[in-house]
Amino acid sequence: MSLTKKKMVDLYTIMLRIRNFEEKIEELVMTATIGGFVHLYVGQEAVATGVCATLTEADYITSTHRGHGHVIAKGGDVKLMMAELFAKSTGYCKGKGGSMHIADLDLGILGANGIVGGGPPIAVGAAMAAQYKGTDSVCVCFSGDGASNQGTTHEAMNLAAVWKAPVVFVAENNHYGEFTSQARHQCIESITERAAGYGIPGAVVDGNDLVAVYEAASEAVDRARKGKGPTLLECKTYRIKGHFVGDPEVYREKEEVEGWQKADKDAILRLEKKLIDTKALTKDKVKKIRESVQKEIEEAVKFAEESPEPDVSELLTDVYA
Ligand SMILES: Cc1ncc(C[n+]2csc(CCOP(=O)(O)OP(=O)(O)O)c2C)c(N)n1
Ligand SMILES: [Mg+2]
Repeated sequence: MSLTKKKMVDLYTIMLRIRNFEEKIEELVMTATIGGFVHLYVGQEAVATGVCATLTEADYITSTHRGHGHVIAKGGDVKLMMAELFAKSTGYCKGKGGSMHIADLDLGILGANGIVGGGPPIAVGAAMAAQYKGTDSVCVCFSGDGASNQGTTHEAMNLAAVWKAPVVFVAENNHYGEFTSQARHQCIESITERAAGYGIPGAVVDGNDLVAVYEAASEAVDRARKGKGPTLLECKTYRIKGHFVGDPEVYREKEEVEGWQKADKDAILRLEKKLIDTKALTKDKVKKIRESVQKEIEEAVKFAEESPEPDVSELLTDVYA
């Protein structure tokens, strides 16, 4: 399945929505307008966007602590997300969950997850439920290079392979697990090398190339949907911002980060150039899209600011632990 120019413009808009949402959140945290612990998805936009473009509303995703991009790409509402980050009652979790607990079950978003490696078992469970019920839904499990070393990830992948569960494991290799580079936390270059150990296909793709991600994900999702079982799809990308907002980033060189921000590396700049070169967009239209996405984010902030705080009487409702 190839992407039409119109679809590519739509996906470019989603990638900008993620970037602008994240940059606004960074500003809000740094000015202490909002609290909480936040991990930004800047630099990885093409992964969530390209993968989720292959899914329907009946498909599921599991996410991570760095989950805003996944939620936006699967169709999440930025107003409700912003309100959640402002801890307001109109937020996705009525203001009680924050950044790492956003879910929207109606959209198949099974939740962000503060537990590294917490997503894979949930994803396999969702995929098995779909298989059991006889629907053709697929579950995509987003997780990081660090999470690929967790026992839960290995167990989930093995079980998914054995039971041919309709799940796609998307390993977002952003080259760091917290403050430890991939080269220091595993002895393989590609996470996909582990696919052979589970007896499933593996593919490596440039995670900053929207079209490449989309094509590889289409194949993996199609395979899962046809009952042929899981795929491990590694998307090589880079985390432009610190591990969390406020990270002093003493473990990597500034030049390394700047290298990934260049026009031939940054996922948004690359797609923008492709769209202009192929005349899918003009520079003027790019400007308009950028302005309208920024306006959307400002409106989300206004919505959150004007929303009420949760009522004291609700202190213990929806709280399970
Ligand atoms: C079970 C568990 N162990 C440790 C942590 C602390 N922790 C939070 S994020 C993180 C690194 C995750 O790295 P990766 O999977 O590569 O995701 P990225 O942050 O790069 O998106 C760790 C160790 C945690 N949240 N959960
Ligand atoms: Mg990582």
